[in-house]
Amino acid sequence: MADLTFYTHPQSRGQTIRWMLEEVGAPYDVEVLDYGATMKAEPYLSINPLGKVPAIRHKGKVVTEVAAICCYLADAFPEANLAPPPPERADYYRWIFFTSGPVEAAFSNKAAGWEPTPERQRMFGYGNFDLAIDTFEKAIAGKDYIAADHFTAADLFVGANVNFMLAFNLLEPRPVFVDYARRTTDRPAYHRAKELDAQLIAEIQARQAQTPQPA
Ligand SMILES: N[C@@H](CCC(=O)N[C@@H](CS)C(=O)NCC(=O)O)C(=O)O
Repeated sequence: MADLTFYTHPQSRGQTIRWMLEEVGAPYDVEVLDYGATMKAEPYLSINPLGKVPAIRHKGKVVTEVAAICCYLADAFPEANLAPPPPERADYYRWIFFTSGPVEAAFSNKAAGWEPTPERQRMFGYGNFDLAIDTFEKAIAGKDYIAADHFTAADLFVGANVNFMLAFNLLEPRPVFVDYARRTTDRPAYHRAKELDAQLIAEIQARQAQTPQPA
């Protein structure tokens, strides 16, 4: 048994953490939760009372939230070189937090068909959708990596989000976004992670096909 456990569903934001774990290269155990069943019951609720995946447990400590898990793993496994040295983390923190907060909120609200009124934009952390996306584009444009002279957990987290949003037509395919998504995902660990999750998805589907469905 590894001292690192990954709680996930293969069709979830857990895919980003799978990729991160494959980048880190440390052995880990996987616990797959069912939507609506094991995810919403003990013992998982003691891991994440929100009843959502992903989560990790490392050396007895639990971390939830994709962005936090990425930062945690980058620090816990420094040999993977996925975090710049602390004094050089301005862009690293800035764009990870910008993506997990304002960008995610802008997208969720947009996908739900809602946008703050002009009078309310001051109190929303992203202002409005177009402003958030234009800022996002400026953060990525003109450099190979978002936070250092090499690939870091910031590229993994931001790249995973850009890639997801492009795949689901939630983000306009501006060349900056398309190139960045392609560049960040062009890595052996990304492809390994995709394969491992695809295997789990196939297993889940095979089990479901064998389960009698109500008439
Ligand atoms: N803010 C959380 C979001 C996690 C999340 O929303 N996970 C979804 C899957 S992508 C989930 O577990 N949904 C199950 C549910 O809410 O029942 C994070 O970054 O980890």
